[in-house]
Amino acid sequence: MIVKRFVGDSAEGALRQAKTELGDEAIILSSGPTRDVWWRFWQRRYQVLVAADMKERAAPADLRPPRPAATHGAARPDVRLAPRQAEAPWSEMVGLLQSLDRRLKRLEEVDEAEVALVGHGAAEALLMTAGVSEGLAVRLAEGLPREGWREALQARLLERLGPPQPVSLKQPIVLTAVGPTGSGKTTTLAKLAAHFALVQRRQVLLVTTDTYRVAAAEQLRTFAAILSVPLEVALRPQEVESIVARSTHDVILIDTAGRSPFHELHVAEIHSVIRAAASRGASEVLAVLPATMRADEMLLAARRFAPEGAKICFTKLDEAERPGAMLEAALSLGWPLAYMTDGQSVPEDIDAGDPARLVHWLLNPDPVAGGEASG
Ligand SMILES: Nc1nc2c(ncn2[C@@H]2O[C@H](COP(=O)(O)OP(=O)(O)O)[C@@H](O)[C@H]2O)c(=O)[nH]1
Ligand SMILES: [Mg+2]
Repeated sequence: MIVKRFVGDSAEGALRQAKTELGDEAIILSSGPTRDVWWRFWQRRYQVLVAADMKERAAPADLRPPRPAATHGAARPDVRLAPRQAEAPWSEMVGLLQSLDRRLKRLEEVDEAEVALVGHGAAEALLMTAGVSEGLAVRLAEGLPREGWREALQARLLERLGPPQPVSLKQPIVLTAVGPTGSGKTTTLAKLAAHFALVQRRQVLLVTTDTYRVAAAEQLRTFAAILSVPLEVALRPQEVESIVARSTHDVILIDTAGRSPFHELHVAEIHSVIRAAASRGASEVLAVLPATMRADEMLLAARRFAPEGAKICFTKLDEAERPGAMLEAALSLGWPLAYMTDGQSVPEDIDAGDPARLVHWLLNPDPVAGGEASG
């Protein structure tokens, strides 16, 4: 007895081959789509599994189907029973083969489930390669479609990250920059001061409360002098309140010292400055977080220094290898993205904090940090 699998581009094609080779006596055990390589699920072909109670019959040379390529229309003897088994009763043999085929079908179903995993599996892998933690990657990739998962992931991320939210200048505003030591607070405020004063033509006042390091106030003083923007130095948080109270400027930018997020007293001082800054009109807090930090470090610093709902400014995008930590921090905090900086040059290396840029970077990993914004 002979059992053969015939594969063709259509069920008819496969059957025609079976008849040609095994004749009309052959019994069809099963037929249906085949997937030789399950991951090429779009290349669907058809197979018939045929048994014949005879020796394999060579097709006449002129009827034998052409075999240009190894995989195209070639019949492959998959199961060839040993002569001893061929002596078993015909019906028993067919039953045996049919159960074998049912088992193979079940295996194919497992493959199908695996294919369904491809959409969110690939998204998970992409997110984790970018530095997003496994837990968040799994949640973000959940339920993404098999086809078009990249677009679906992009839409999901953009929806969760929200639109860019740079500081609004519709009314006089006090903006306080907080964050870890060396995160880029002073440099970022200098960039913003230049933008607000020179481009937006607003009356800008710079205030520094960073009097701990010898050169800290001098750094801002130098920027202020270059930009022709006034600078006030507040030695204590309480002085911020009086400076803000008597100021008539459109924008007051307050710089703070970078302190340890674990030092209770230092953290309390930053919060005193934030309260003092909020004593007059509209005020916002900018959590300045370097893209080179781990997500958990960013989260800790942001939550310790800034109040809930502060705006985020990611700095040093030019030094970061991948965007995952920023995506994770922004998504976990749920705070709006205000600015991004990608260089040391004042004033040019700053942009509105566009989540689309981070998502574009995620989907198009590139050694050039930050990539290009998608739109
Ligand atoms: N590469 C890069 N360096 C930056 C960026 N922003 C700030 N820096 C540098 O980071 C260092 C610390 O910046 P600084 O503003 O003094 O940080 P602060 O301690 O938070 O006030 C300085 O050398 C800055 O020039 C940035 O976007 N990219
Ligand atoms: Mg500083």
